[in-house]
Amino acid sequence: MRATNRRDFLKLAAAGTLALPMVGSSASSTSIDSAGSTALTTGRGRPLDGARGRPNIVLILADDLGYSDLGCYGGEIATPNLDRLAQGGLRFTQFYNCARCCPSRASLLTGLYPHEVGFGGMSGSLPPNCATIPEVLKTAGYRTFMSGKWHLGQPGPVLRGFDEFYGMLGGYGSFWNPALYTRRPEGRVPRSYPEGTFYSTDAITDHALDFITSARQAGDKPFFLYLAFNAPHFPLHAPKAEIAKYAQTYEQGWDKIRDARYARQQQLGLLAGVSSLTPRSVIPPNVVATKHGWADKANPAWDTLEAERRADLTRRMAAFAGAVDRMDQNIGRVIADLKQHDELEHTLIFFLSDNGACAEWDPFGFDVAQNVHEINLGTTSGDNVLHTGAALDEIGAPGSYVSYGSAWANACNTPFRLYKHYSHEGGIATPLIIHWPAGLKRGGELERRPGHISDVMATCLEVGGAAYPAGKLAPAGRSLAPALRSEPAELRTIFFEHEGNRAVRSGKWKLVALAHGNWELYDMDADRVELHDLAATQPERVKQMAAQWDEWAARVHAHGREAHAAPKKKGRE
Ligand SMILES: [Ca+2]
Repeated sequence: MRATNRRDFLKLAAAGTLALPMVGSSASSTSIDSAGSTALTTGRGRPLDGARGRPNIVLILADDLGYSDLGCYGGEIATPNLDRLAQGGLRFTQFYNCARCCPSRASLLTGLYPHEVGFGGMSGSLPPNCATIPEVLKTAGYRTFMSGKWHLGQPGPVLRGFDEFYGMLGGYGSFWNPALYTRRPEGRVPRSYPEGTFYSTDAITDHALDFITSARQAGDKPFFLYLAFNAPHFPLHAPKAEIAKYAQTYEQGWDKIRDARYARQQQLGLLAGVSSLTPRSVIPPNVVATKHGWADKANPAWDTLEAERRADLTRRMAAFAGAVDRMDQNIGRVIADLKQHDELEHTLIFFLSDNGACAEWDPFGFDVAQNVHEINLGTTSGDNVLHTGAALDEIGAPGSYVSYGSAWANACNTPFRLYKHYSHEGGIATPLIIHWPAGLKRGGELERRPGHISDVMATCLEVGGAAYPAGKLAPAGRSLAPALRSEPAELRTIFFEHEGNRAVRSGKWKLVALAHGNWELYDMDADRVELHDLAATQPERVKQMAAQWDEWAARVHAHGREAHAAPKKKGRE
């Protein structure tokens, strides 16, 4: 990969002149192998990876990362390693997840809608009638590793296809406490860390590199690595050195950060059909926002806040940025390791986020609950604490436990409105970077076709030369390989539902609603930021798309659909 600094990359990308030479053979076509499954091969009919026949696959998932947090998506956080992957790969501009941790992870690993595999909500168990990516890739000769956050209940990662696992089986927790991170299968011994040196993002990477090393030592099989960081989910924990980098960055506040991210996104060409930044997003009602008087109100202007509040919120956002920065550094370690062993060219890397930035639960964010009576919404979140003076330096450290709230989440989701939980673009739009020098015909380009997190399974099946097992539910996603080959996009329809928030995207049209809200209709080619609701002017289209959604919801048992049976009010945020 050519060394180009980020500023040059952004300039080149903005000018539309970024075109990197591809390494090795890049002429790809589709063929059917003897097992009857579809595999990518070179134009001369040889497997893409001559040595092993199949690429290694590294699937990197971030947790609660917003659409605009990476440098290559307009952010100011230093993410040079991911930016370089984008520089040599593809960035999707309209890729979608399922708006929340468990549903997205279930869909990602199975290629099905989350409701089909028991994860419409935040608990469940992957049923026997679905297959996971590691299960299908194993049948094609892959070693399968996972390091990071599972959050898919029982049976755990080993019984669902992973040879080796290290990480967090649950949903979230301290980045500083090694006791929350376990090694599987039973009997395997995790690395040990001297007192005070454990940080989960580093440890997750350490174990991932150990797994890759073991695959290398074992010899001839390619590997699949699911690298599921729990960064930058709350609690916002990051090493002091990373937080210090951003201690002044966010003093300017979320309004200026949103403006700057939007301007860079326009320069990068990410925002086709977007002519204005959304106003500061509204906070939909929840127990905490309602208690504090924020429900249905917009996030406040930064300049209206007291100095002490601004200082507290500046440090919360610096901790978030520090967690992202450190994650990028660790991704850099994996890239360097692959490069050092001459494997980067033959490794297909995906990077994406499981949902939009997290607004929980109001503009000031929360601190950890101090007792059971204080726990909000079934989580560990308690009342906000205003940190001042020396206590500011403890934000992000082992003794702290904070979120950054809805206004910073709004900035991280620039240019969209709403957040994690919701089916509007702020909840479901994710960066997707695909990097694969040996198999990707395109470099440094934007890919504008809509795609869905369930597509990763179909893509892995195709490039891994694996056959989907008979008797299991047919995957909903589509292979992204046509995008890698610059083939035209087909019209498709993608559905969403979580907690009654719901949407259907069909071609350029999106029908979307909040739980208990009425349908809103947007032309995404002209209005990606969902500001001009066309529902009143196109009732027939609304009716037809709503019927499509109802049919899908009935088929997959989207339980939240009852939540909108009797709309109470106009559903605009
Ligand atoms: Ca998440």
